[in-house]
Amino acid sequence: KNYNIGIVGATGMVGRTFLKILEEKNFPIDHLYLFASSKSKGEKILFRSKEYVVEELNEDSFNKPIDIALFSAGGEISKKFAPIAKSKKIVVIDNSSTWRLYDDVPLVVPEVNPEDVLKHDYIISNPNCSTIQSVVPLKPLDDAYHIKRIIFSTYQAVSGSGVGGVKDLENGLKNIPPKKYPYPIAFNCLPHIDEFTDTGYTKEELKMIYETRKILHRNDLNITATTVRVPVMYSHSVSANVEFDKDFELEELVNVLRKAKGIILMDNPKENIYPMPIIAEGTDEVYVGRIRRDFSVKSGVNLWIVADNIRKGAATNTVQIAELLIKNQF
Ligand code: 2RA
Repeated sequence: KNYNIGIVGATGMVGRTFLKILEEKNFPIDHLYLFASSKSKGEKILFRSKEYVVEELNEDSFNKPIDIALFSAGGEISKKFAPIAKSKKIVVIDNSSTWRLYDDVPLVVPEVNPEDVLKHDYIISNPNCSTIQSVVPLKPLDDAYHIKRIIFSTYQAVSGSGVGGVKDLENGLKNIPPKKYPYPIAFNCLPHIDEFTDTGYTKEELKMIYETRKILHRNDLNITATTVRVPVMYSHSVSANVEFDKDFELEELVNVLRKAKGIILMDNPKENIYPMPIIAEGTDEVYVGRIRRDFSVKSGVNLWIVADNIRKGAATNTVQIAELLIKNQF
């Protein structure tokens, strides 16, 4: 069976990567419908050597015979148009944070909680990029040793902010003042991703806390997070300090990760072997290294986790959810 796929935000960085991943995975597509804002209307995009014309997104866009709509066009567009698509019985896989914490909206990382995809009521949310790459190694460790507490520190690429972030880094290297960020990101770090809330935490930090609990089905998990923008183009890096209720042998813990789906272990410090953004960029795996016991607690470990934030962190995870949908006949 082939499917009709809609892409909302087709000309954005993630939107274009949806198309690339759909081609790479040879996703069974009959018709493709590309939607974007008025400024991209009429743009031509090649897919499987066929030319598609970008249409302006409007209320009638979902009167077309679309089976699954992939959204990456910001929270406001998702808020307005996902319910319209849902009303037409189109399954939406949304990359914005809008619907992620709604009880009737599955928040899915296929390697971690694939079974949740079947609980959808026509809206499924793709988690935040830094959350996706973190829960891939944390799930097998939670199953083995029951996580008690997690401390996240992230080092996030500017592509997480879209074209604006990339431009600010490129221009910053030429001493041109930033437009997207409040300060230069070149030769700098910004402890400020998304907006600050009155709790002193940014929305990005709260996403990591609440989304991790939902995906792992562990609402009791003690988690804190500090998310930082760094002068890297592609790939987010996450330092995770994880404390367990059960004891572990380090070699056994490493083997748990070695066997886990979607993970590439890169961990041999004596040979300078560890994950880095330049390694993860352009791939779909989650790279884990610097695995070492945290001697400051009874049962704890430190991990260094790197993944391409536009692929596994957004577009690939979204298409993997779509593959789960068609495998389970929705
Ligand atoms: C960021 N994770 O990196 C957020 C949204 N992509 O800006």
